[in-house]
Amino acid sequence: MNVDKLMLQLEQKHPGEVEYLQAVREVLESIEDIYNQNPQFEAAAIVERIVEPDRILTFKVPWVGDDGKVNVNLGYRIQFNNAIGPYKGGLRFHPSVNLSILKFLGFEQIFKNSLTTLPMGGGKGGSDFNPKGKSDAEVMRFCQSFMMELWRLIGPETDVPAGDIGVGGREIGFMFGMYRKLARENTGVLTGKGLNWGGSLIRPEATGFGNVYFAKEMLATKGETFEGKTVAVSGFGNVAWGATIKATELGAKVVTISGPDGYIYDPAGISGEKINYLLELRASNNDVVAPYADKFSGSTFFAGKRPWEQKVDIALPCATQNELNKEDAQMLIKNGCMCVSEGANMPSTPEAVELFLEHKLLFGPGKAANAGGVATSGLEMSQNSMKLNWSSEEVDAKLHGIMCNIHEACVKYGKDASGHVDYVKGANIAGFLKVANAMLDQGVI
Ligand code: NDP
Ligand code: 2IT
Repeated sequence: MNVDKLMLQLEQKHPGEVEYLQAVREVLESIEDIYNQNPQFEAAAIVERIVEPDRILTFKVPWVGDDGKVNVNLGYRIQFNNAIGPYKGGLRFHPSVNLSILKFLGFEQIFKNSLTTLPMGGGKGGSDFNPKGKSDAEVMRFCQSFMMELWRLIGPETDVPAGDIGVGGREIGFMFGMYRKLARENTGVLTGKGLNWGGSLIRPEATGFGNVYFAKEMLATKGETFEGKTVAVSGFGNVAWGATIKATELGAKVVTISGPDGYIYDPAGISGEKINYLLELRASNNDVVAPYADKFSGSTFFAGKRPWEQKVDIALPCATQNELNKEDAQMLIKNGCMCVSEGANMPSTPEAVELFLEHKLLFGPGKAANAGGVATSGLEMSQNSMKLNWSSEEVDAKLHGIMCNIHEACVKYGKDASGHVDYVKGANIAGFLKVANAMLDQGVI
């Protein structure tokens, strides 16, 4: 494989798909050596096959607003690779959603799911629907219309969607209800379900908890812990919430959260009732964090800025892709940040990642560090299949074990002669090998 040549071909085939091409390049650069050392991969054109989704499904989603007007959004499901298990991955509802973003997310999901050690293939989907300012009834009508089309494409052994940006418990509920009606079955076809109807304890917290568990393992390699550390979190959604809870529980002080409007700096630490307030902000459908500063004295709102300008020991980007650029990385490094663990998918730009690696920070890439969410989705699927529920202690212990295993896999493939661990390389190689070998075993299909 020649990465530049392959990327050139892909750029010609998929012009303008910036996020997708960015994600593919990162994986190919990491696996290039191991790929070329194993000619059986080249002979089976594994890379050419793995970079293209098995299929992409697009459909229109018409729905009626509270004002009686008819709206039309686009819906997508990308079934990327099911060599090691049913397609599995979230649904994102955000106005920025397009094919490139969903292809990047679906591609990342293949390797992330492989790292979890559970039998799950990679998929992703969503819509350019904007939940901002919509009533519950509008969100319900949208979700129902979305599922009217999606239900034919998914199934508990075929493709199991879950949440992502803009899709939480409420949306999963509305979609599950419609699926159940159309398919005339009650199965574990979606994950992130409510506790009374097949959901798993700890799934809401899992991505954030898992991210902190992964960072804890990285810190331990340097004899460090979360105790007494200052942490910058970005985002204020599901992942940011879980990460803030766990980092605080481990003795750290989380001093920032952020939204599309700017960020909050709270030097006293975001703990206790302030963490619960994140849930209120998220449920308000208003897309802003500014009200936090009015509610909690001593905190400041910085409009249009990102949290990376604050001096912290640990950074947990938990909002969205490419939200931490080269200048942000320089600022974090200058201020002595030792660890960056990605709760979001691909939040750091390639230039930022390069700086983190160059300065030998403990850098956990999203596909390893945020795999706790989908891993716990996998545990939800197991519980649904067995028709029983595990306690939160059981699920949390399994999640913790999985994050430690992922860390070990990254160390196995990412450690260099000097003992330094490149977690990007480690995660990409470990995630790739399992899927590639499964594809080899199963022939050209
Ligand atoms: P939520 O919808 O709960 O929260 C997303 C957060 O990011 C919100 O604060 C959101 O604000 C903000 N955000 C979204 N788009 C932008 C943007 N363009 N600019 C600035 N801020 C933005 O989503 P999650 O917490 O579930 O997801 C956060 C990240 O974590 C995503 O990258 C997702 O792919 C990733 N992830 C999620 C998992 C899960 O289980 N939920 C698992 C693994 C990764 P708003 O929505 O109001 O715009
Ligand atoms: O990016 C992700 O891993 C998720 N949004 C979670 C996917 C899932 O199937 O739980």
